[in-house]
Amino acid sequence: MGSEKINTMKRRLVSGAAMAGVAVVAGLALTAGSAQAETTDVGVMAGTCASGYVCGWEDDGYGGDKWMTWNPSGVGDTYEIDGWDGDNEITSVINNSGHGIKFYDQDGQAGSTLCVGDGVRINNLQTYAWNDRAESAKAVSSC
Ligand SMILES: [Ca+2]
Ligand SMILES: [Ca+2]
Repeated sequence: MGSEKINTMKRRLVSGAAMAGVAVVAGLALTAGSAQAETTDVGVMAGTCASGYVCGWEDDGYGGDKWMTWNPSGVGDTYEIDGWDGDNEITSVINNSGHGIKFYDQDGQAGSTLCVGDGVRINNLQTYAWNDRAESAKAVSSC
């Protein structure tokens, strides 16, 4: 009887330890995920954009296909968003290029513009009435 009681207590202790272990692992997983989001420099993962690049995604929240990954060479450099994979589809952008980026709603840097400052992230271009509008872009010294 005595050993049975001890075994029950052991099971409770083991159960408690297992639960504590789960909590710690979850905490570590969250920490690792946050660190990864901050330090990833490949510019491929959804929601990330490497230093020196301008990135654009088809969905809000930097999701869906990443149609634009551009590393402008300097002020005045231009970029043509692909007519099939990108034109009139970009909904979120991150500008880590070191320049202002002027988006145009027509090919060849024509039409109406939206200038996105260096270091700016726009979760949903609809905020600026620019959802699914960008067709080309140009690096500028400032917005
Ligand atoms: Ca879109
Ligand atoms: Ca285009």
